[in-house]
Amino acid sequence: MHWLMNTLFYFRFSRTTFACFLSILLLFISNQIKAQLTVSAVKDTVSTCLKANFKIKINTNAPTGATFSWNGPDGYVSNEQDASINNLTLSGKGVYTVTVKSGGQSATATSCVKLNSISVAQIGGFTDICVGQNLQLRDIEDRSGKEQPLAYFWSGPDNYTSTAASTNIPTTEDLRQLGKYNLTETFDNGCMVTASLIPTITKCLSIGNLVWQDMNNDGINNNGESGLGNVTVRLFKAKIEGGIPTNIPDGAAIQTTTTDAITGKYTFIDLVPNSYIVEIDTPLGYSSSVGVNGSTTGVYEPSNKANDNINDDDDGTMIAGQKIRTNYITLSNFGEPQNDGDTTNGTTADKNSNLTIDFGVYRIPVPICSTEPKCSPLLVRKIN
Ligand SMILES: [Ca+2]
Ligand SMILES: [Ca+2]
Ligand SMILES: [Ca+2]
Ligand SMILES: [Ca+2]
Repeated sequence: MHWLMNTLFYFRFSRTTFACFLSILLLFISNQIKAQLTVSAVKDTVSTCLKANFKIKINTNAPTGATFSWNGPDGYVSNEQDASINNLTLSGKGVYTVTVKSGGQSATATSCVKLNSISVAQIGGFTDICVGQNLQLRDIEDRSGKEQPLAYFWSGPDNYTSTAASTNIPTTEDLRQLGKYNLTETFDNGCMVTASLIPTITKCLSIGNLVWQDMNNDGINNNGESGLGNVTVRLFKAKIEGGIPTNIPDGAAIQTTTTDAITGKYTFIDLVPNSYIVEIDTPLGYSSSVGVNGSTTGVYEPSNKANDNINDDDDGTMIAGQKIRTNYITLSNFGEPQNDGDTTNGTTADKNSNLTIDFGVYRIPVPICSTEPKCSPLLVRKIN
């Protein structure tokens, strides 16, 4: 009986031991064949710039259910698989670390975020222009050998937007293009740089400049012939018909002035490319130069010389209402005469000023009373 008890005990002990041994063995084998948990950053170094939005992506064999824990500079934490970083600040650069945990295993990886030195944008080009010219702004920063922008975005006055590298905006007399222009350039990794500028847009053109006493009525301002002051001068736009300027004013005067009391000179400024007509009130006792003394007509009456850029000759023709008026004069930016005595900044001839619109007037001869009593009705009555 004793031998039977021993045999049963041995059998039970041996079965339990074997099961335990087997489970340990299986666990050991299982652990040995389970893959090691791995993780690595796709890029060891992310090179980007301030304000960038980007992700630090990882490669990992972690199975579903694994947990991710990111830590980084400036208190950055995240539990996403890939770290999302938005609007990167200066203190956000540095080492970002992820810890992956799964099935009792743990693995870590790091990625370093560095700031690119993408240079700022700088708006230049034609930043000081005349009305009638196109506003052409661009980034003038020297990017030779450097990273180039992938995209441009411009915004500005009058609801202007563009995605071209430079602007090309026609300017108009109402100056609605005046204001601040903003440029945003986008680089790789979402890096952005911005710049802004307020261009100068000027009505550059002017017209003038003399009403003089043409003593010999030859239509030319000779030496010794002085200016006539306090003469009213008006400026009109010329009526355009079929795209061609006419000698008819288009509406009321757009500017009015008087000639200088001493010099007899006048000027109209702030003009844009267009065709204009100038008119004066005929000074009392005078008439428009003719060109031939003693005649009522000549090469200067009527005069068609206003648009010829010749200085100090008569450009006016008598019209009804005791007025003297020019034919149309067409002004263009940087297209005006440089030998008309005007200057820019006191040094060079001004291509935007036309001072050749002059009016010669001669004093109407007063009948000289000699021995003929008929020269004055009053005198005749007196004699009678
Ligand atoms: Ca003269
Ligand atoms: Ca000039
Ligand atoms: Ca002149
Ligand atoms: Ca002239």
